[in-house]
Amino acid sequence: MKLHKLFCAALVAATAFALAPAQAREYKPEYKLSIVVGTTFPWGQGAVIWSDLVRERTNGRINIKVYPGTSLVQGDQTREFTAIRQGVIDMAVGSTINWSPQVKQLNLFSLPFLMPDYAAIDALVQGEVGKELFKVIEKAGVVPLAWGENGYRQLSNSRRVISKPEDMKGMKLRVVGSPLYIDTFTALGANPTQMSWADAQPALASGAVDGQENPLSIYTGAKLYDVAQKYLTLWNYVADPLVFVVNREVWESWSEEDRKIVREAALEAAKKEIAIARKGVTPEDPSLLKEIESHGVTITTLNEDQHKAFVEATKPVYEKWKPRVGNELVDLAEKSIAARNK
Ligand code: X2X
Repeated sequence: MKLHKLFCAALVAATAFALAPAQAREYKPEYKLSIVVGTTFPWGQGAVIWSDLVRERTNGRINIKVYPGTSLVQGDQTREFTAIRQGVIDMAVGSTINWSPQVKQLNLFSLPFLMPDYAAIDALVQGEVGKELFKVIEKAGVVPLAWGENGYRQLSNSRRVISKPEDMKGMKLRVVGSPLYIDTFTALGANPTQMSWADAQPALASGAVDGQENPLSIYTGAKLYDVAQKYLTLWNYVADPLVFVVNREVWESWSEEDRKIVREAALEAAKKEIAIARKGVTPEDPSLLKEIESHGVTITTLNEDQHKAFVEATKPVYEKWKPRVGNELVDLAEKSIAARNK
């Protein structure tokens, strides 16, 4: 009897021992990585760089396939975060805007005129704020690894030059999936309508909407000047960072060594992606603006007074959303920006 018990216990232990590492090392033949735009955009290039680095450095143990157009959630980018959490999507390089319906703190970057320059964006994502937000994302069930960048979102339309809020009156504008954008554009007197990026392009082409807001890399990459978007206002009112993430179960299924490879590759890819995203659109290198002008686009930059008018008109929106984002987090962001290295 005693011997039999001992035998059973040994068998159980042996089985557990044999199973545990086997389970831990069960890798999928392919990991699905979601992005909203195509792989030629800076955002997509970042995803490709990450995937290639990981495939090389893991000798193909981790084989990532990039799915553009948020196709894993039928183009509905506001469902991307939930799909990552649930494991429908294994990995993603996602915009903070698209995940903000589930992670309300990510609305921080959409507070109008919070970040006056690139140094301000860097001060947030590479500083305390970035760390705090990673904790929040982690708590929501997704493993964040690195910050990338979509960019400053500029305003384009097919109707007229916009240099003051009154110019936007009644203009039908496509906006992204956070209600904060509806508030901002309503405060400016426009008529905002929310739709996915997949739906936005045909809506612009048919004239169902007059305008939209997106970083210049997306404006040019999608050739929006060819769908009558001939008026462009550079107002730097918000910028959306990107986050390189992995589903938690997938992350935990990888060996310690492979996690290290994936994390380091994400940091490297994100750094390169930010450099690509800023190419041609900074005060030091405005070459992309020249290219845009060559397509017959009128580019408007705001002088100090014009800028002020937009800030004033959207101030109530900032105040309304500050407590929704979290007063402490917004205070920390304001402090970090005030202390930035210019
Ligand atoms: O939908 C957009 O405007 C885009 C592509 O910029 C995002 O996914 C936030």
